[in-house]
Amino acid sequence: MRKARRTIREHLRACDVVLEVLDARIPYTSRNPDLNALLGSKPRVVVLNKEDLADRVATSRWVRILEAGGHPAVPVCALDGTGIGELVRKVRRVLEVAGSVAAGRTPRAMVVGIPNVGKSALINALTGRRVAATGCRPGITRGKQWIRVGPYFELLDTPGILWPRLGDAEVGFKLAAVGAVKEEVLPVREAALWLVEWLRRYHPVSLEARYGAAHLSGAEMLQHIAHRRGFLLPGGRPDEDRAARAVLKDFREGQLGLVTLDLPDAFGE
Ligand SMILES: Nc1nc2c(ncn2[C@@H]2O[C@H](COP(=O)(O)OP(=O)(O)OP(=O)(O)O)[C@@H](O)[C@H]2O)c(=O)[nH]1
Ligand SMILES: [Mg+2]
Repeated sequence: MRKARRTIREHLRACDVVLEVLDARIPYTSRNPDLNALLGSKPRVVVLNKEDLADRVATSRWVRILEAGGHPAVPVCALDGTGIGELVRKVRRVLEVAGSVAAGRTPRAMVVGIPNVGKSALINALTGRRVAATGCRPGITRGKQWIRVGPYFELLDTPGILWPRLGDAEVGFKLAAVGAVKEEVLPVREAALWLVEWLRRYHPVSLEARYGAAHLSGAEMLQHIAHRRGFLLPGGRPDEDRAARAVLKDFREGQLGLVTLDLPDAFGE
């Protein structure tokens, strides 16, 4: 964490603007709590990535909340390019407003965000190329590389990886649900139970549509899914852990509808 912070600070010095990537399904929970201190007054544009998986109404309310907080925000789907043009326009505008780039110099930007929010996908979408490393190349030491984004600015080819917020159990479950925490370190069953209860409260229709039941409690739902899908342990007992993994996978792939887990109501709009 300390090393990550030092690397980001170093890269930041060379940048005129930062693209802060959040997961549109959890714009509050996916925000690194130390970023304000790290960035100071550096111009910033917030990217609400994976907008294709989030609730549309909640996303526009989040844009207003974030912009009221002082930073332009843009919903984006890095996979199909939705919002990329708007993002480039907003980056240019914050740079103009900041007026910190001398005439004739090309502004420089970098992407930051917690794991798995789509930083690499965003870099690829902005540059229109597959430049963001998806695998490691051992033995090759490379310096910083800047890639042009149209004629407007240059982007650092490696994003800054930020650590997620620590908090109560619910924070952990939300990060688990969207895949920001590795499955191995996850309490899979607890996360799935929490998600089922949450969906039962706010999106019962999606549960009904996907699993043919919305009234069941979390534990009953896992058994129901295990039976329906034939996830059985030797002896015929339902494999609830496998059902739990299936629920999380369904959610991440959008099979449980377009869902925002950080409700804008709870964050002051
Ligand atoms: N549905 C959807 N999936 C996305 C979007 N952007 C990225 N993904 C997927 O999310 C996963 C993570 O994307 P990456 O670009 O590798 O995320 P990252 O932030 O670079 O992740 P790390 O390098 O592990 O920190 C991949 O499976 C992407 O295909 C998006 O806008 N919509
Ligand atoms: Mg990456």
